[in-house]
Amino acid sequence: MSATELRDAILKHLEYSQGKDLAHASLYDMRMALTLAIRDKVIEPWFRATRATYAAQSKRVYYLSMEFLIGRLLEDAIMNVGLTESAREAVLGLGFDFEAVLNDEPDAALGNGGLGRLAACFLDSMSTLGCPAYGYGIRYEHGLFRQSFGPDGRQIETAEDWLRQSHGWEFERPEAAFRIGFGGTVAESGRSAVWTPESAVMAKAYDTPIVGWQGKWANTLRLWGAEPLRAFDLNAFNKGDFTGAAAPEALARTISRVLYPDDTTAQGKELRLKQEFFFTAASLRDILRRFASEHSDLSALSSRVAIQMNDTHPAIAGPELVRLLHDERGMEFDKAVETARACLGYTNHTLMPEALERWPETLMAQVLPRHMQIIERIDAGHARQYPSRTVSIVENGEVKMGELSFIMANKVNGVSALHTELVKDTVFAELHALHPDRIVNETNGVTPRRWVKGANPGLAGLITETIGEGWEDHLERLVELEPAIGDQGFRDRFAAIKAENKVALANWIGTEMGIPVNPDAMFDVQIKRFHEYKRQHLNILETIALWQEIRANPDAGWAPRVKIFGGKAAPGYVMAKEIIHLINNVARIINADKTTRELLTVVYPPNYNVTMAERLIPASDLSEQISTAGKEASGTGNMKFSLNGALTIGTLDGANVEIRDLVGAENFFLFGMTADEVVECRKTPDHAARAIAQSKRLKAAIEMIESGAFSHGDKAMYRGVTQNLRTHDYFTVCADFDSYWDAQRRVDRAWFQRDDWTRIAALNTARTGWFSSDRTIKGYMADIWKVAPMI
Ligand code: NBY
Repeated sequence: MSATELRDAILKHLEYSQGKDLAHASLYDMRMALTLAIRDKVIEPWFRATRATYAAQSKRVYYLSMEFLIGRLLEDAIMNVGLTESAREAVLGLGFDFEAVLNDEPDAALGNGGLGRLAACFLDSMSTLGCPAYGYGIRYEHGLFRQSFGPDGRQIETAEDWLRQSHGWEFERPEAAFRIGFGGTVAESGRSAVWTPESAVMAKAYDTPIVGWQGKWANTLRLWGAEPLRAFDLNAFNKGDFTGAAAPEALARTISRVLYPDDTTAQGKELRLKQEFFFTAASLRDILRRFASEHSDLSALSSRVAIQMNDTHPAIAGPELVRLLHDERGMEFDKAVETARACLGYTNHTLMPEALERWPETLMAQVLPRHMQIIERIDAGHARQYPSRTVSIVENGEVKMGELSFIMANKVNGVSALHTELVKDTVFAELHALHPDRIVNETNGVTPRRWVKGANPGLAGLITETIGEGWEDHLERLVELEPAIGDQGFRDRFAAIKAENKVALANWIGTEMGIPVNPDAMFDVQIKRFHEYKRQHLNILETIALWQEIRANPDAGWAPRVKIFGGKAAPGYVMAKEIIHLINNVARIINADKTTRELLTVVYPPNYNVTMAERLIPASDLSEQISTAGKEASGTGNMKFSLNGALTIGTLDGANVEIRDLVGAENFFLFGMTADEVVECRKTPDHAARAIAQSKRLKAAIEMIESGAFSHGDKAMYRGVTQNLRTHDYFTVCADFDSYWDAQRRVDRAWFQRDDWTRIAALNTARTGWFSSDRTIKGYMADIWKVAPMI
């Protein structure tokens, strides 16, 4: 499509969809008209893909996820249909700033962090590979909260409102609606049971087409919105029960109102359980409806249907599918269990006990009485089959969703090599022994379209110039860059692109935050959710120690650094919020010190999200991946940084291990204990006190916080953080501190060998093509879903 054709299409939508002429079009109108014009281009591959799948009666993948952290769609879709240049020209020709139009789109933040972003990268890769697939989730009215910082530096949360302006991509499907019940009673009826829910809501579908690279294939992201069955209970109203009359409506809408912002603990909240059942049950009905339109024999279900449970959040899919097959379709119970299992896969994203979902049995029985019975029957069946087993799904009055998912899935996968081994050895050790073929590894990946080509056009251009076209969907081809890295000219170009990205970021920081930063300094970046295991406090302690040493010894060869933090803390996670507060106040004090200004600046832009990541990652020199070994399941940010030519300072955790293997140990700043050593270390009750006693820098940094230096003299302000470090320090910040400090000084020295730094940065790009989510999805397709690509 030429720029002129696209311009005409935009004008048509401006007039007939937005009801505006060009002279009166707002930025929003222009963005919508462009979105609709691009969406039109996506319809053709979308229909084609749907028809091809029906025609071939191929197996479909259903990716069930509570979260899809997609960010903005427009720029990505334009790129995928190959219209970036035409769109720029057309929009410019109509008198609008192209970047401003793209920036007008709100971020769809329907996720918390890595888990939700992974689901979004998977959608992109499934469409790119021609894997017939649907993403199923919830159309939250409010996505992840917006973060700001109060004048004192504390995190403030406000509601996010991405749907306030129509986002243009979705199609409302009033005909695709299912009634989803809760509570009520179960009556025995012959061999099965009849569940009569006490209340119910409607799940209504909203479809967004997701187009793959070069517009060859498009899948559907189907999100469910909750609606009342009837807008209003007239009977109750007429009896004078006005509140009761409105209650069903309130309850219904509440279910898809907000995304749970807690990625730290399993939330024992009734509403959360209802959300989980709501979208899972609606998706399963939709899946069975689609299956029934093509086949009549339900025993063939697993040859046509692969359902992936993204963590345990959709784990009720097991019992619900059994209920649909057994209670509603008369399949024998054991066969229903077997059939359901043959369809289901489960991805585990965490080993942390507090993040593994457990529901009180009483709550489960109250909200989903029939499912509770089915869960008990599945549990009993498993016990009968494996009499020696000691694990069970229901234990101490709780339903353990991890065990339920494991038992109901035919494959269980971890998300990095290390994580998968730990899944086998720890949380699911006994189940693994009983089912030794069930656990497989699928190391995470990221989409190179968004995270390299879209976010870093300069680097993408250099790659194409060097190795030719076609690397975007064959990212392993980045290895072909390696010979060029020996050329001075290539390295200079690589360095110049990084420098340009840094200037752009420095300007943005200057405008947004009013903090001047030197684009020649090392950009040292830690962006991720705030969590003690991710150890942002290790980073800020090292920052304090560094500041003190620079002051004491200004000419000791410090690499000038800009320390950049980004991320949100769960609103109820007190310790994480205290760390955020501390970082903001350390930044305030350090940035005010004129004597160290040239060497150290700390910036923490609020409201980190996908769009901000796209800005920060291409401009980063150093990637901070410093979690306590054994705690970060994989990480995906770590991959994005490496691909964009940042060097990593990190622990042997999650996918860092695989990154280091690929880029070479000599090109990775490793520090800290291994997962095994962490476990050993914890056996010494005073490991933290000992580490503090042995490290004068750590001791001084903690004491400085305790002195009130960052809290206007208030010595008690950060007691929560410092006392925890001194006494408990479960995440072994103190024990790893000196090792981290030493690694940072190796980073300093490497920084001064700038050409060599660039060489290593380019090696990172060249050697990490394996982390494309295309490779990950090919793995799922072959090992778990048994689905063949359609293109
Ligand atoms: O999943 C992350 C892991 O921490 C990270 O290492 C991995 O790379 C990524 C993708 O596999 N997990 C994550 O993001 N988890 C959550 O966001 C999350 C959300 C909700 C709940 C628990 C965890 N919950 O219990 O409600």
